Amino acid sequence: MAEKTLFEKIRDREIPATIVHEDEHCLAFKDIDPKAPTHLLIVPKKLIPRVAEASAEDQAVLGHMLLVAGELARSGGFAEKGFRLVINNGPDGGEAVPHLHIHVLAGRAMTWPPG
Ligand code: D5M
Repeated sequence: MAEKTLFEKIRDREIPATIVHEDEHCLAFKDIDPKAPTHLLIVPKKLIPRVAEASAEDQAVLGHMLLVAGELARSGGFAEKGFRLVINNGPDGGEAVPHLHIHVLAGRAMTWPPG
C-alpha cells in the first residue's frame, strides 16, 4: 500500500493540525507556514493528487470544496473584504504536497500577478 500523503495523515489524525472544518467530503485546517493573516487549506478526504489528475467522478467534491471556501470566508468574517483561493499544480505551479488542496488566503491585500 502506498505511503499516506501528509494530508491523509492529518485527515486520519496521525499528524496534528488546527482543523477548522470537517464534513464527509473534505476538511480545512490552518496552514503551518501562513502566507497571510488567515491561511487555510481545504483538502478532499479522498486522495486526488492534483487538478491535472482529477476525473469526472471528482466533480462533486471539487465543487463542494469551493462552496466550503465561501462558507469559511463568511464565517471567518473576510468574505466582504476579499480573499484569494490558490491551487498549485505540479513543479512550476509550486506544488509541494501531492494531495490536492485549495489555499484560502485573507487578511491582507493580495498583489497581482502572483510570484
Ligand atoms: O502547499 C502545501 C502547503 O502545506 C504549504 O503552504 C505548507 C502546508 N503544510 C505543510 N505541512 C503542513 C502541516 N503539517 N500542517 C499544515 N499545513 C502544512 P503547496 O500548494 O503544495 O505548495
